[in-house]
Amino acid sequence: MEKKVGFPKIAVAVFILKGNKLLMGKRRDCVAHSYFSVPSGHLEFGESFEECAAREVKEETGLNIMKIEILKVTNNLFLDDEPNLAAHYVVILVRSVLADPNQIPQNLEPQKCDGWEWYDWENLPEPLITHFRNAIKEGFNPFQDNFKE
Ligand code: IPR
Ligand code: MG
Repeated sequence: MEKKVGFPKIAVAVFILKGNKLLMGKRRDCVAHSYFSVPSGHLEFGESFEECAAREVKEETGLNIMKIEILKVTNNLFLDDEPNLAAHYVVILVRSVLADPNQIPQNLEPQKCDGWEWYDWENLPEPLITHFRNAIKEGFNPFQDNFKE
């Protein structure tokens, strides 16, 4: 494994809830290539987690979201997802809902994602990106009303 020096990066992962479904896509040409993830992205200078969540979702899917809530802070080495590179990310897991439930997701960054689909919580696609997989092992469930640490 290539040793990578430097500091961990910070990202926000946005669980958009629609009924019992989550919006997810298969990643490409980026960290965790070919793994399934919710819309996510790097925190920019001066941003709140909620601002980052709304911006990333808009940039990647065109969707407007609301009721953004921070659910969990995760600390991840992407060793399985990046066998040749030690990517280290602190990922903030947030949930939200669509501002207008009739909105249709668009794949606005096709170089980074194969496309967005709604997936049942009971039937998630695989493989899941590291921070999501690990969070589930710890009991993470964005649909639980009382899920907050
Ligand atoms: P960008 O900012 O390009 O959307 O980042 P990303 O989709 O690669 O997400 C950040 C890291 C992941 C691993 C949560
Ligand atoms: Mg992204």
